[in-house]
Amino acid sequence: MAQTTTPTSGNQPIEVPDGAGDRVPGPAHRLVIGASIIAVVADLVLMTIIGEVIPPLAVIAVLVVGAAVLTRRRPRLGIGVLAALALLALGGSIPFLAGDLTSPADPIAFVYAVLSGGGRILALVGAVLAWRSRHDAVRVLVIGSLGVLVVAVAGSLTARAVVESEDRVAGDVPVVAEGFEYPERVEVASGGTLHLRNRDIVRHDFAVEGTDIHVDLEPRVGRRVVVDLPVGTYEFVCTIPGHEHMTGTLEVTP
Ligand SMILES: [Cu+2]
Repeated sequence: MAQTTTPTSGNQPIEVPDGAGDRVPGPAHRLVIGASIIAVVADLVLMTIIGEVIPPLAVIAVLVVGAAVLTRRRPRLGIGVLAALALLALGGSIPFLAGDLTSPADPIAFVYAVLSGGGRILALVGAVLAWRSRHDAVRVLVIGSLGVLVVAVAGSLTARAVVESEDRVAGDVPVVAEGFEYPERVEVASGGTLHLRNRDIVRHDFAVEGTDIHVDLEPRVGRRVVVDLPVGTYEFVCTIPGHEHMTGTLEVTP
C-alpha cells in the first residue's frame, strides 16, 4: 500500500511525552521549590527554638526534600507533590498560624508564621504559574513577597518594643512561665495580686478557667493581675494552641 508522502523535512510538530516538555525547570518551578524549602526551614528553626519535634511538620519536611529531588527528574510530578504538601501543611497549621499572625508583639512566632504560611501560599501560587507557564509573573511576585516580609518584621519588632512590662511589687505572688511550663500550684489570698512573668522568647497567656482572668504575656514581659475571686480552687492554663500542657492549680485562700 502506497504511503502518502508528506513533507517531513523537520517541520512536523514533535509530540512531546507528558512530563518531558518542562525538563528544564523555569522560574515558576524554582519558586515552588524555593518557597517550599523556606517554609520547611522555618518549621525546623521553630522546632529547634522550642526544643520539641512537631511530628506532622517533621514528616512534611522529609517529604518536601524528597519532592524537591523528584522535581529534577519529573518536574510536573514533583511540583504537583510540593503543591499538595503545601496545601496539607497550610490546612493543618491554620489554627496556629492565625494566632501567631494576630500577635505581632511575639516576633519569633509572627515571623515564623509569615515565613511558614507565606512560603506555602507562595509555593501554591508558583505551582499555578508553573502549570500555566506564566514564568514572567514570578519576579514581581518574589519582589512583592520580600517587601511584605520586610514590613512584617519591622512591624513586629515595633509592636514588641512598645509593649509595656510591669515589675513585681512587694506582696505580689510570683508566677513564672519558663520552658513552656507553669508552676503546678499557686496560692494567693482573695483580693491579692499575682505577678505573672514570661521568661520564654515566645508569648504565653494566663487564663483562670471559669473566670474573667485572661492575661496576655508577650515574650519576656511581666504583668500584675488582681485575683478578685471567691475562696476556692481554680485551674489556670495557657490557651495558645500547642501550649495546652501549660496548666496549674490556683488556690484562692481567705
Ligand atoms: Cu503558652
